[in-house]
This record gives sequence, structure tokens and C-alpha cells, in this order.
Amino acid sequence: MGAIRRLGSEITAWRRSTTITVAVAGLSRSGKTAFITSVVANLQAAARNSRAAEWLKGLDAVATGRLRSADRPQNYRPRHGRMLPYGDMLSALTADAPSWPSRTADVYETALDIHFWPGAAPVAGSSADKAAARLRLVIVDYPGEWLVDVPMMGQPYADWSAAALNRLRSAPWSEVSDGFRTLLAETDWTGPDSNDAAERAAREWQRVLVAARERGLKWLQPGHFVRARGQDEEGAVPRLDEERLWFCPLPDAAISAAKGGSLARAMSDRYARYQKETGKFFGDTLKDATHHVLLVDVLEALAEGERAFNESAEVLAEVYRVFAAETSTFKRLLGLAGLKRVMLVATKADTVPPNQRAAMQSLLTDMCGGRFAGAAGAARPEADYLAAVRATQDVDAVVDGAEPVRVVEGLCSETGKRRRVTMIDVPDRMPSADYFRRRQGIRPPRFVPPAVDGRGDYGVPNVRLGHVLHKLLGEVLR
Ligand SMILES: Nc1nc2c(ncn2[C@@H]2O[C@H](COP(=O)(O)OP(=O)(O)OP(=O)(O)O)[C@@H](O)[C@H]2O)c(=O)[nH]1
Ligand SMILES: [Mg+2]
Repeated sequence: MGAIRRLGSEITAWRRSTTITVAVAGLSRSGKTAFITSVVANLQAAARNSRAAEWLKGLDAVATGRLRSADRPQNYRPRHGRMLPYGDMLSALTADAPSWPSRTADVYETALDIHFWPGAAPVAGSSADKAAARLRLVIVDYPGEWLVDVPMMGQPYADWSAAALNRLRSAPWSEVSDGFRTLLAETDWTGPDSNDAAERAAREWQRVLVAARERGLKWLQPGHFVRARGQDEEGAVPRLDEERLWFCPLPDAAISAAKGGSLARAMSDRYARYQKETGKFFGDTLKDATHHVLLVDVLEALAEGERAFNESAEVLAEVYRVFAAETSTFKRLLGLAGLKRVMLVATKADTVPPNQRAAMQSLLTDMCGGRFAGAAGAARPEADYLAAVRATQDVDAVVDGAEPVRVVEGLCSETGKRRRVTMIDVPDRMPSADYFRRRQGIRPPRFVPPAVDGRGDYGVPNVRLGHVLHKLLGEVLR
């Protein structure tokens, strides 16, 4: 009887052996690498140690004791890009003086084999009778700067140019684009193609983008003008040596009047090539993605001021639309048909007191969903919030002699001193201009990561990671 039961459960488990690929995306510094490191570390630890399972509350497979093991497969060969240096990241976090993972300069991949018992955990002592199902979880991480290229993929050169030039009309874009606008006006774009002129224009456009980046602006297209493959130092500027990158947005009149052999036509061809190559990159990287997590640092976005915040919302809404809409050309072109779920997650929630965290989630839904509600085939975004690596503790503090309130406290990386955050006014929907005027100059503090046990058995402190993982993976871990 035992043998039959075991065979039956083995068949069920075998049929339940699946691979899912989660692409983790988000604007740069949104917390992607910290998230991935924490997911891997916490799942591994939860399978080994019930105390660590505390860090994944909300993930049903863990709460019901159905997680048997979670291990990084030996000799795993990444299909996309390079192997994520997970060991280095965890060592950075678990060092005596813990530090955050370094910037992502390429496409990285990591995998975790999760064995779990489907349905119900085996009764004590009978686990040998019950075969476990396997979920291979593949996670892909890529630099945030490239995400902003996604909306360009289906956009004709003239439309992209018009949108980019339109932005230059008002501050802060107008303040960083004098040189470029002069060059636009002085060059004969319909005249004969010239590599010198094209290179100069591309470099001038790059200067605009780099200056815009310093002001927190987000429409930094093409992404490869601000982040080259393999470039990992903060603020570095790609060299633009290659002729294929010598293009920039041009006025509509120049594009429509351009004949073969003209400067404008050459730029238009390079734009098309960029679209094709970038499309191929996304296709190769994301074609297996069944799940997409879009991470957003809403607190930093709010601190960057009204215009930059609105740009963050626009870029996110566009990217989300492309990923989520059934009818999106991008999705059809790249065969993202297997994409089952797109989830938005507000990160670094440990930076604000607990009672302000839920607002991060509704703000994010509004940033992303508000402007295209009802767009063809796109469901309302599913959003949540978390802190992948919790760098603060909740403490009760008396503020202004009133009743104690729950605030957060951590070691501030800028000052090296402990710092309390009693209030960061997080709006629960797109805020007004007045909100930004009131908060000018207020930035969320950066905290030093917490001390994490180096043996990897205790998991990584976090906020709500288990809940987010349950929303993302709950169905496949049933
Ligand atoms: N307090 C807190 N800070 C975090 C958390 N996650 C990330 N950070 C901070 O955000 C920074 C960026 O995090 P990363 O995980 O490197 O972000 P990323 O999205 O991978 O960045 P790029 O690779 O540069 O695109 C870190 O260096 C930390 O300062 C978190 O859960 N809590
Ligand atoms: Mg990263």
C-alpha cells in the first residue's frame, strides 16, 4: 500500500516539475539586486531552519511546512548573460561591516531548485512516502537604464523624436539642452550624410541625457547612451565610439523630407538598427520570462521633485503597458506570449514607519495604472511593497510629547549615526504640485544594511518578502 501511495505521489510530483523564469526589472537603483539576493538567501535558509522561515511569513509553502529544500543547482549554466555573483553579494551583506551589493553592469542570472510537497505536508515521520515536486526558479537581473528602451521598441523614429524634443521645451530639460538645440537648428539634416556631423550630434544628445540624469530625470533614451554593457561605476559615461550609435532625435520636418544618402536618413537607419538590436537583446533575455517583477523606489522618486517623479510614473506606465497589454507589438514581436504575470513592487519600505507603507503600494498602482486604465487587454496593475533587506528596526518613540508612535531607526550611511524616521509623508496617489513644494529638499535616508548571519541559516531580515513571493509564486508552489 505504501509503495502504491509512493508511486502515485511520485507521478503527481513528476508532473509538477516546472521551470519558471522571473525577470526582475526596475529603474536603476530600485533595489533589484538586493531583492534577488534576499529571495535566494531566504528561500535557502527557510528550507534549512524553521527560525529562518519566520522571514518568509506569508509564503504558504513555507508556513505550511511544505518546503523541503531550496538549493542553487551545481554546474548551472545561465541561458542569458552571466551567472549572478551571488556568493559575493551575500558576503558583502554578511561581512563584519556589511555593505550593499554593487551595481549591475550586465545581464545576470541565478537559479534555485525548490523541492516542495504539493497539497499538504507529509505527516510526521512519513516524508519518505511522499515525493516532492520540483520548481526550478530562474531569476534574471539586468541594468535599470536599459528598461527605458522598452517603449522605443514599437515606436517609429519620428514619434520617438517628437516626444524627446517636446520634453526639451520645458524645465528642467530646457536647462540642460541649449547646446543641443543650437546644433539642431544649425545643421542641415536633409543634406548629405556625414559621420562627423552625426557623431557630434549623438555626443551632444548624450550630454543632454547625462545632465538630465543628474537631475533625476528618467526619459534617458537610448539607454545605451547612459549605460554601456559592462560599465559599473556610478556616473560613468559610455564612449559612443561606434558609428551605429550616432543618432539623436530630429525635427519631424527633417525626417519627413529626408532622402536616401542624407544625414537624417542615416540617423533614421541607425535608430532602426538600434531598435532591432535592442529588441533582440530583450527577446533573448526575456523570451523565457514567465513572470516579471517591476521594482520601484517610490520614495526616491518622490524626493526627486515633481517633474522627475512624473517621468518615473510615465516610464513605468509605458513599460508596464508594453509588458502587460495582450495586444502589445513588443509582446508579439518578441514572443513574450508565455508571460503570465507582471507585478509591481515598491521597494525599501523599511525606510518609512509601518503605518505609511501601504500608501507606497497604492501610490505605485496609481503611478502605473492611472494613466491608461482600460487600455486594450491590460489588467489593472497588481502592486505590493517590501523591503528586501531590512536595514531598520521598528521602535516606539514619543514625538512632541504625544502617545508613543511606531517609527523606524537604523544606521544612516551618510552620517554614520543612528537615525530615526518618524514621518515621511507618502501620498497614496499621484500627488499635487503643492505636495512637491512642501517637501522640497526632503530625502529618504540611506541606511547601512543590517548585520546578517554569515552561515546563511538565518535568512535575511526583510519586510513582507514572503507575501510578495506568495503572490508571485503561490500558484506554482501549491
Ligand atoms: N533601506 C533599504 N535600502 C535598500 C534596500 N534594497 C536596496 N536598498 C538601497 O538601494 C541601493 C540600490 O540597490 P540595488 O539592489 O543595487 O539596486 P539595483 O536596482 O540592482 O541597481 P542597478 O543594478 O544599479 O540598476 C542599495 O545600494 C541600497 O542603498 C532595502 O530593502 N532597504
Ligand atoms: Mg543591480
